[in-house]
Amino acid sequence: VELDNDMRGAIESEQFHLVYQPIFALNPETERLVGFEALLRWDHPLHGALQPGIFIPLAERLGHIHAMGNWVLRRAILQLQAFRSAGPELDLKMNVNVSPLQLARPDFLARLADLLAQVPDLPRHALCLEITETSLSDEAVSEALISIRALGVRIAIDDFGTGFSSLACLRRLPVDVAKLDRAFLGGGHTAAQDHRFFAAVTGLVHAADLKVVQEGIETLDQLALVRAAGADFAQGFHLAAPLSIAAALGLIAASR
Ligand code: G
Ligand code: G
Ligand code: MN
Ligand code: NA
Repeated sequence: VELDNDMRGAIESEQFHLVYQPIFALNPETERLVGFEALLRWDHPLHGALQPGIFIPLAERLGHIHAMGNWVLRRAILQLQAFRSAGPELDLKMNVNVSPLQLARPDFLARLADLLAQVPDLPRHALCLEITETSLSDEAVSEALISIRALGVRIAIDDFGTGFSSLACLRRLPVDVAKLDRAFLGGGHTAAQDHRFFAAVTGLVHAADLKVVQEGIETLDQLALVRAAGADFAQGFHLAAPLSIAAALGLIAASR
């Protein structure tokens, strides 16, 4: 494929950048900024802005995901340092998506430890790796999670509720956060049905000692629903879209 050759040089020629989608704590009354999810963008010289849904699967198939993933981790960790300095009292966090292929590689842990050693002042709990639920059945992945967590880095299950054996995973695996997939917010239910469902799922996740993030919140009604159900954190276009560094710094300043 044409994108294959393009991808090789894309990191060196700085065609990738990250955008940062805010995550908010759901207090009874208002939302409080707690951190960001780093999301990868590729500014392709011919095709323009490419979304990760298109090029991540390709990068995984072609083996570029490791170099790309290392670049993302490094950038996100450095940006986390900068965001935290811009609002030290906010104790901001950074979520980084990682492919199961990255985790399954034996040298991933050493890489991560190396990166963290370069930022000794950064509290390890401020970094959270997001792993999709479907990858958790992989033995190599679940073993990697134990070592990653031993470093103090937190783990979130991304797209929670869309895979298999999620209840077993919830109790067995060393994870800290469940990010409820936005598919849950799909319509067709009464307000009472929605409330029962979200309260039950949130209660279940809490019973396993995990925090709940609802992603994909697009309306005020959805925000009210997940808040009433007891979710801890929320993310989505209704609250904030993925932001440039400058816009994220603006939000940090306004949140102090
Ligand atoms: O940003 P967007 O909503 O288009 O992301 C689409 C998908 O790509 C999401 O599932 C997201 O988790 C994934 N994604 C975004 N950035 C990264 C990244 O840096 N690494 C990996 N592995 N996946 C990413
Ligand atoms: O699978 P993951 O959660 O990593 O996906 C993140 C992707 O979801 C990003 O590409 C981001 O642009 C997108 N996203 C973020 N908020 C919303 C939202 O409120 N609605 C929709 N449809 N997509 C969102
Ligand atoms: Mn994610
Ligand atoms: Na998701």
